[in-house]
Amino acid sequence: MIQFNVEGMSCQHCVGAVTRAIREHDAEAKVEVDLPSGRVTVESKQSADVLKTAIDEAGYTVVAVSGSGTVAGPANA
Ligand SMILES: [Cu+2]
Repeated sequence: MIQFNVEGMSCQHCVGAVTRAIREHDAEAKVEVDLPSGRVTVESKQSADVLKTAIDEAGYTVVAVSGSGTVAGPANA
């Protein structure tokens, strides 16, 4: 699970755009968007880097990323 803090989302259109951007890279991704906090939670096989780029390219700003693939953890987990 990866969490992105995203700036620039203000309505359901934005939620849809971010969700679509992620699904373009992983059609089976589970995407949950909490609009008030700007938090996007993703379950995906794609790397956080790929998904971050997708969100950025959709016109939003990823200000923080946490979760698998980006932060320290057991190397072989
Ligand atoms: Cu919007």
